[in-house]
Amino acid sequence: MKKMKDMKWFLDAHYGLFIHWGLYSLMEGVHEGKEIPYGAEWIQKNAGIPVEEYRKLADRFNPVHFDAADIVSRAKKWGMKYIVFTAKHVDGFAMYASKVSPYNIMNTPYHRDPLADLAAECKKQGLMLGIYYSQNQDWEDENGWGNELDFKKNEEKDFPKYFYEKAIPQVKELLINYGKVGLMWFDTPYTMPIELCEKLRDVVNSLQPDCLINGRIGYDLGDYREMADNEIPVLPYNKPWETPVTLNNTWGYSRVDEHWKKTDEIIEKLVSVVEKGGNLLLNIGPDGLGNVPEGSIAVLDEIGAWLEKNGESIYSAVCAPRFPYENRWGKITVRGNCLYLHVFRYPDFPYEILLCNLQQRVKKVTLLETGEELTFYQSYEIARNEYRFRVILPERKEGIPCDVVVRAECETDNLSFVQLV
Ligand code: H79
Repeated sequence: MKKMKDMKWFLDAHYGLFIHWGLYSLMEGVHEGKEIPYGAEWIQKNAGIPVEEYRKLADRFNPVHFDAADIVSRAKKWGMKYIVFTAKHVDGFAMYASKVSPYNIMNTPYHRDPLADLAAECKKQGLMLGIYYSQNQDWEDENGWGNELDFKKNEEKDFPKYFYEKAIPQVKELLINYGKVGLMWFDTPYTMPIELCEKLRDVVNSLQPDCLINGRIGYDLGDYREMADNEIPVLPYNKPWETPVTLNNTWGYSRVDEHWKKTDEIIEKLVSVVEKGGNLLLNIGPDGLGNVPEGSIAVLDEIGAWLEKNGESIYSAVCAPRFPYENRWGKITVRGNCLYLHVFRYPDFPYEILLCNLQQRVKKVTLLETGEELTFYQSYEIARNEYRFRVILPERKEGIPCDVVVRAECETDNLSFVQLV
């Protein structure tokens, strides 16, 4: 019988750190003086660089500033509950000590295993470790999917040879050599046949039965759904899910992409994801020396400070029931018998926010950050079967956060709304 995996940590977490880091980080999104679009981590393909040229990056990969302890402690301070590290991206280069392929970080001047360092720090500091592994694409292996510049057309490759001689043995290394792995993050399965995807799933489950598998293993074989990159669903999705999101327009480091998303934009995305029951996996792309870009640190520090005061509205929240109306002031998250009203657009005088059709009686309303009690009113109009719940906020002050959270404690935890029929 299929063992039920323990998903609680994932469902409670709601916020994780994605780390895209590899040989491509040295290229900084630029080839022969030109900015290459569509992700700095795809530069080998998007700039048409032959593998024999690209692999020379390994000769000068020496990220002496990479500090696993610092990244893990920052991730904690930023409010994240898990990290996902790119052990092998589409370029095929292993960012860990692999015995399966010499194309790995031990054969660089750095000669050190950053995954081992991250795994040790996660264990020490109490973060869950996740590992990204590109199971289908591998642009260094002649039979891996994707490299038609140096090798045969994809359809003419001996894909099972790559799969059984590189992908499976490397996934085994990852699950045997790094202690507890919370999740395996696969990507771009494209046309992989279902039998091989099932084989991959079975290997993961046999080595680490509680290790979650993301949806991009393909064919719904994962333990949760992976939404499209940077996309947030419109409707609540009441099964486990996650959306990976970039802080600028690339996953791997780019020196030319300074289009940092703003703190309030990311907090609103986080709330929008949590409202619908999902997790936000937010990305950083350290540079070729291992430094985390200042632009990401600035935003992540601010989100972390907001979460320190307002995390109760995020962690362990459940998928909220469908609200019958748009709420012009913001969004709502739900946990136990509490509703958290996230006020992104502060109302004008008399500073009132309205929520229609909530059926439960509210016991107490406070500002989450300060605990200050707020005045509220509930009414029911029998002829129209319509409930109204109004909260009077304090006068708007200068310097309030982008998301002021109002905590409404209800009498019961089976929160529901009268739907429009
Ligand atoms: O790891 C990160 C990305 O590298 C990876 N998923 C996240 C988590 C990813 N998968 N697909 N893509 C990135 C981008 C795909 C871009 C494409 Fe294209 C657009 C492929 C086809 C159209 C770029 C432009 C490559 C070919 C044309």
